[in-house]
Formats: sequence, C-alpha cells, structure tokens
Amino acid sequence: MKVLIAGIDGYLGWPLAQYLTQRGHVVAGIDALLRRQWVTEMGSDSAIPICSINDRLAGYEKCFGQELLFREGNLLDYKFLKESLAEFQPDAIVHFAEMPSAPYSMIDQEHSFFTQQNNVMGSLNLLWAIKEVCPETHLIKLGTMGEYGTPNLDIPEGFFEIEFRGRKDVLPFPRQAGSFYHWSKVHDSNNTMFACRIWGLKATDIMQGVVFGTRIDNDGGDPSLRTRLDFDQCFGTAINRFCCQAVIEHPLTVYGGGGQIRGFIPLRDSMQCVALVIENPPSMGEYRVFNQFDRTYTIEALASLVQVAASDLGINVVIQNYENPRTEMAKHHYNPDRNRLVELGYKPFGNIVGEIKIMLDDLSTWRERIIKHKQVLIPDIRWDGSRRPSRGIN
Ligand code: USQ
Repeated sequence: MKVLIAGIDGYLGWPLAQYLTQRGHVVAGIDALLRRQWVTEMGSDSAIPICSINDRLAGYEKCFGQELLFREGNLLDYKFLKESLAEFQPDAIVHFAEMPSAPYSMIDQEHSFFTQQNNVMGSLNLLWAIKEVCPETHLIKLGTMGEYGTPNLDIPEGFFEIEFRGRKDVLPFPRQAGSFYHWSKVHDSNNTMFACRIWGLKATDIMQGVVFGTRIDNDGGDPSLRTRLDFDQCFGTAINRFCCQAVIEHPLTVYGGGGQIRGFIPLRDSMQCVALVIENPPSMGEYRVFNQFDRTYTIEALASLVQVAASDLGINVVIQNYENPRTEMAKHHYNPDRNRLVELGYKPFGNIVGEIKIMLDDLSTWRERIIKHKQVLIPDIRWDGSRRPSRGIN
C-alpha cells in the first residue's frame, strides 16, 4: 500500500517509515520539523543523537534502495496539504503530526492555544483535504488513552452500550481528559467521527498508551535510521525518562506517591499495531476505535522495574517521590479493554524488563548527552499555570 506519514520526523514517525517499508509498503512523509524546535525550547536534546532530515532521507535510500518522497510543511497550510495528498495519492495516512505533550500544553495561555490550534485545526484540515482529494483513503489518527481519563469504570474501546430511562443506545464512552493536550485529542476524535458519519470517510482512531523504547524490530545499524529519545519534562515520557535518569544515576522522578496507573506499550509493539491497522482497513463510512497498549502499571511499579533492571547491569539508582506538578488522581481504578488489536493479530513483545535493559544499554552510550542537559529532569510546569521546581517528598 502507499502510506503517507504526517509527522514522519518524530519519535514514532521515523521508525514507522522503516517498519512499513520492510513490510513492503511504499512510504512518503510530511513534517514541519517542529518537534526538534520544541525540545530545544525545553532546553534539552534527544539523548540519542539524530541526523538532519536530509541525512535521514539519504540513509533511508542507502539502506532500502529506494527514495522516500518527503515534503516539508505544516498541516495548517491547507494548500500544501492538498498538494501533498494529490501528489502521493495515499491508500492510508498515518497522522502523527501533532504536539504530543501534556505538560507543554499546560505551560501558559500561549502554549495551550498553540497546542489546540496546531492539533485541532491541523487535523480538521486533514479531514477536509482527504474529503476533497482522496476520499477513499484510510485515516489512521493517533489518539491517546488519556482521552478517557481515569473513570471509576472499566474502559471499552471507544463506544459502550448504555441504558438510560428504559432506553438503550451505543454511544461514545465519556472522555475526561487531563490536560489541554489530551483535550485536543478528544476534539480531534469528535471531528473525525463526525467526518466519517457525514462524508463517508473511513478512519481508525488509535487510543495509544505511553510509548517507551529505543528500538524497533530489525532496525538498520545506520545512525541516520535511529529514532529520537527525549527525557525533558515535556517530551520525555515516564519509562524513557526513568531509563535516562538511571544511566546517569539520577534519582528516578516519581510524581506524587506513584499510584497513578497508565497503559504502556513498547515502541516495537506500537509499530506492529499501526501496521496491522493499515493492513486491515475499515469500510467506507466506518469510524473505529482501538485501544493500543500492552499492559497497565502503576508509576511506582515501573520505577521499581527500572531500578531492578539497572541493578542487574551494575547501576545503582534510588527512587525519589517528588511533589506532583500535575493535577491527576493519586490512586484510582484502571481497567481498559484492548482486544481489538489482538483480534487483528497483535502479539505483544511482552518482556518489559528485557526491553528496559536494551534501553539502558543503548542509553549508557549517550550518558554525557544526558548529563549535559540534566537540569531538565526535575519538573517545574504545574497544572495551575505557575512554574516552580518540584521538591523531593521522601
Ligand atoms: N510521571 C512521573 N514521573 C515522570 C514522568 C511522568 O511520575 O518523570 C507520571 C505522570 O505524573 C503521569 C504518568 O507518569 O501520571 C504518565 O506521564 P507521561 O509523561 O509518561 O505520559 P503522559 O503525560 O500521559 O503523555 C504521554 C505522551 C502522550 C500520550 C500519552 C498516552 O506524551 O503523547 O498521549 O502518554 S496516555 O498516558 O495513555 O494518555
């Protein structure tokens, strides 16, 4: 199939291009290269050095013996977007071209506004462009498990049957997002569902958990093919940050008591799931929702897994609880379904400790790069709009 990846330069986009190529798909990409700027704005850098987009494209061509069509531009530029779709005529579009950080969206008015404008308007433009240029294209939109929040109910995959005053219906499961970023994803989901209903487009909305990992299956050894790995408070996610902290023997920064539960998925599994979604498209007019994660963990349990894996490799790290800069539930029920991808053939890698050890090994090569930016490890962005570094609480 011809697959266009919007956001091809990011943590997920660049490895996905390689993974899909290995599965026989023809890949093209668009990107405004904003992720690089956001991480610089946070005073940080990818722990794993990454090449410029031009060197990435040259490395891809050398490794796979074929060219990757790339166009630099922004989804907010509607003319650019329509021209890109018309040029490539994709069978599927994977939409990763969003600002992905909850803390970044909570910094201040400007960052909240930017997040929602970039994500919601960019996605709306994409829906219009698909309708006008290639209405039979399958849109695979990256949503987030965070759209659901942490209700005191089990979480289905997008929809549930509800009975109210003696009548029944199947309705979208309530969304209770926990940041302006997560709400931007809810707004995208609503717009996508609506576009499928009124225009007959077809879309899969992936509710993805927190991704971690430095590698995919069969990654080429060329440095241009590596993906980035962030560890700052905005673009570094929990396990990725803990592994970067461990390799420099910095305390693992558990926010609050660490009783928060989230769904987690290794990078290599995320690639597998997206490929399965592309290869098993919905019908025209169908809007379907898949929850995409391997297992759920408390943050405290994850920090312990990283601590133990590090200790096996001779690295001693302590776990430190910090005042939680976020407003989120300290302890809660969390039991989301994730059957639909398994039904399509998703086979989880399953060995989280093994994956963490691979990460620690990879990251120890880049210890100096993490040490150079270690001031970004302590969070200071608070959900009340103020900024103050969190202090240790034990
Ligand atoms: N946390 C810590 N210590 C840290 C970093 C995070 O305790 O150093 C805690 C947070 O308080 C939170 C949990 O770990 O309770 C997850 O935080 P995170 O930064 O790993 O992930 P999150 O902000 O939820 O967002 C990430 C991605 C986002 C994606 C989401 C999936 O940045 O793009 O949508 O994971 S989910 O969490 O399922 O909504």
